Amino acid sequence: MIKVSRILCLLAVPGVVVAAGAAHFARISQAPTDAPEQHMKIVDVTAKKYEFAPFPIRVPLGATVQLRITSLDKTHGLKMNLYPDGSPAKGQPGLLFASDADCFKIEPSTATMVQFAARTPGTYSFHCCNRCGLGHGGMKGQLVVEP
Ligand SMILES: [Cu+2]
Repeated sequence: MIKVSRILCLLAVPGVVVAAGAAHFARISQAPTDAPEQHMKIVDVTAKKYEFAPFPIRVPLGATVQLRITSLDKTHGLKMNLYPDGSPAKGQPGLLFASDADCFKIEPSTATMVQFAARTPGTYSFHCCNRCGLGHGGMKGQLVVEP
């Protein structure tokens, strides 16, 4: 199980899969080390007029996070800030997404998978990016990356 989650984590970062895969196989041939293990954190999230739940979403620092988001009513969207609230929003983003999509569509009955690495602790705001009704502008959520 540890091995499977490690492979999933490695696959989560596009572009380094080959290098990481090689590193992985090099590593399993060695004795275990004390290096901290990355792990996959899966969180089920729901969207409905005009809120996201849970609020806030809490994930541990260093995790590869997969949000499985489903709408309970109509189509919504999710646009996440890449930098924690109150930070200068430059340099390396605190959240590293597997996809470069700007707005993830959240449909009823089909879960949308949103995956990223949580690299910097803090509170990240997100909002609905698919106009969904009168309260659309107030449809916001928070992700907390806990150290
Ligand atoms: Cu909406």
